[in-house]
Amino acid sequence: MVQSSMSMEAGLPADEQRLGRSGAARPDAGIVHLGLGAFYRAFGAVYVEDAVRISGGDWGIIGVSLQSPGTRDRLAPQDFVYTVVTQNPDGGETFRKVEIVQEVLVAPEDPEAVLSAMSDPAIRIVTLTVTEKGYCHDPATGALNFDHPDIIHDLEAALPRSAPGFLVRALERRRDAGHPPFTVLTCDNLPENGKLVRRAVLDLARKFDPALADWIASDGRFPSTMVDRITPATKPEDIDRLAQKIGYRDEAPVLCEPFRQWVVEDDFVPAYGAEARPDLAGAGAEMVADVTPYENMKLRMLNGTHSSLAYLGYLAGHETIAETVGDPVFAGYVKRLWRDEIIPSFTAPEGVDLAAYADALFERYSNPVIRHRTWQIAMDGSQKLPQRILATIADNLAAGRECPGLVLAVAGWMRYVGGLDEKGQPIEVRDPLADKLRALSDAAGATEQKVAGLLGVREVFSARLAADISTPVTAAYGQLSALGARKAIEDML
Ligand code: CS2
Repeated sequence: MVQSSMSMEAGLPADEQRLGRSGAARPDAGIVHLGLGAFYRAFGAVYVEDAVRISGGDWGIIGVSLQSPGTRDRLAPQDFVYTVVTQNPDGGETFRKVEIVQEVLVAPEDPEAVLSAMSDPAIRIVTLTVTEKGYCHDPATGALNFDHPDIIHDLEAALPRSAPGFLVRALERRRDAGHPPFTVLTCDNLPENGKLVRRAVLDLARKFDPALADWIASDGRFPSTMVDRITPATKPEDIDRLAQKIGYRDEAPVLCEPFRQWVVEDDFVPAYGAEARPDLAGAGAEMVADVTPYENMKLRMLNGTHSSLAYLGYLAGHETIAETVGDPVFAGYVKRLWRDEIIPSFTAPEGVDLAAYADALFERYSNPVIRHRTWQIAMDGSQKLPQRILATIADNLAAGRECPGLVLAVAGWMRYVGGLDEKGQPIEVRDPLADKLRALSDAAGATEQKVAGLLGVREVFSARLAADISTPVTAAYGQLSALGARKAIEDML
């Protein structure tokens, strides 16, 4: 079904022009994507569309929302076409219409439709951006959490709710029908993300049917990836502003920085041969044998400092990352984190100059047009801290190095989840463990007990790390309470 072009409909004001398809040939679907948020639409979808433009192939994307119908409701009236708005630091913007998404399904409304799409042998890849918590794993150990309500549900019900549940049930149908498995390509910011999702899938599959787990383990593939593009949530005022600027109204645009990087382990289901994946390399992705060094670099240097700046910046009253690093105290802080605490903690990918990578990150953070809220990045800290900050601390301690900056970030997270900012105003803490964290913080009176209570959360801190960092984190928490985040950083520097 090819619609006429999006050209101006004569006589309508700019913001009533309809956005639609250009009339270019529409590829059949080859990918199902779970978790169709702004990030994947600004990132994976763009690479896949470029790959199809360059080398062809039926790699249309069927998007799936695992929770709410919002994205589908905004995209369906515009035939799933949307605009990617790239925001340059000088204020210039470029617009690109993306047409690779063919359809969006909403899992809670119709889980059967999702399973049947995933079971179609034309689908050769299932990509995921379901965020850290979407894997239903224990962040501290990586194992599937069988106490997770969605996993409990999926063990009993025929139609799943969780991402691991959909993967396993769809793979089961494919095996039963004699089709090869799809490649599971995760695009979430987790260490060894391919191994992590593989483990979740195999743990769950084994509960249903050990032979299914064996088949997935031998024939399935779960390449790890490193994904990178800063993509803040789109705000209603962006939609109105863009309608005036670009001459048509898009209810679902995504805004992002110019930079993007995708490093992918080149390990796709062999049964599909040359048809196993789109030409991602042609589209600019780096295809490598081992992603781990790139993941370490990105998770520790970018996401680790993002989270550190988010908690401490929020406490200090900064709304966005650009505003935070525009404050010289925070600029000094983040540079010191990179130089003294993060770069020494891991081995660089071959040929990459980490000091230059840090300089480039600083430039990206400083982009004033990208309004990436500290509050947005602060979300789900219990799921993010282990791989972003705690692993770096543990590696430093093992090598006999102290890391006061990262310890301060951990204390910042503790203050943040306590639910009150430095002016005593409530913080809207979004985290799957928010209630538990708040209760632990509230129950304790003195700093020592608050910190001890939070360090006792085993989903986040291993017993060993908790013991190792207890003294410095308690001191840092005390500094934050007494001085506030900005002054505490100044003192530390
Ligand atoms: C951010 C990431 O929200 C967050 O936690 O740290 O989304 C970050 O912007 C991306 O990983 C950049 O690639």
